[in-house]
Amino acid sequence: MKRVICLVSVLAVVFWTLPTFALPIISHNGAKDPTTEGWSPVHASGFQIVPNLGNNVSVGPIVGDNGFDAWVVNDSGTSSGNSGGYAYSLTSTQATDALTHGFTLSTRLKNPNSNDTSLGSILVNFDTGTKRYNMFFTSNAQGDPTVTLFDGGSNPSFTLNGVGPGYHLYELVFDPSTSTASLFVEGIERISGWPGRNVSSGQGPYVFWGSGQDNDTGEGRYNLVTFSVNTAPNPAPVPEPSTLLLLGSGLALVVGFGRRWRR
Ligand SMILES: [Ca+2]
Ligand SMILES: [Ca+2]
Repeated sequence: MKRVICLVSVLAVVFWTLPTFALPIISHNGAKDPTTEGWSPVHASGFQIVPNLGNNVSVGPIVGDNGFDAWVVNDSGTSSGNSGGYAYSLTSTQATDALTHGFTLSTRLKNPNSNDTSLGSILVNFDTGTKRYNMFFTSNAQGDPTVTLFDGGSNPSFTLNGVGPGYHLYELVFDPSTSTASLFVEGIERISGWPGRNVSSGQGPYVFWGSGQDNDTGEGRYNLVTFSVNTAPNPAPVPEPSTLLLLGSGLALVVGFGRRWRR
């Protein structure tokens, strides 16, 4: 019986502290070709996502880079159409859910070049058609990565000082109760209350990663890209004590049966 009480207490703690569950909508993982994961190759011209990978953009797998597998997007062109990456079109319901219940846009990447200080090029974004939530990646002379939340205004940023080039996890978490996003780097909140950027791209909602600038160059090694939408209102509903009691008695029954079975 002690074991049952212990199990029920553990379950109760898990249920009471369970955060809102984030359902992945689309992901890129490791050295997999993104076109086999549901992404479409695109380039960005005049802030319009246009089919087919752009000119002077090379892509491909990389394995065992600092212990990570990745898909490289290397943009070496500065003319019109010289940008490229991968996009996934969202349904209007998915976009509405993202803004109503919350979303998380995550990436783990390496920006291998030192002194790529020009803002632009390597980026990940979620565009609703009227709002854009994006992370731009640059690096200083030592290769330390900087992530910038580009909004055409204050452009808040965070630099991982003293680490040099390497893979790091960047997460943009949208809170529908404040309609702002927070930036987490390696799990630590670094920027909060960011409102995103007003845009009028005039196209359907999408998620994009790669190189988004015709007139800028850069290389991104993408180990991970994930866009998740929360399934429940924020904050997560807490189960009624009666639900826990029911769960507890159900569990007790199961354990009881299990014991009888063993005899
Ligand atoms: Ca370019
Ligand atoms: Ca650049």
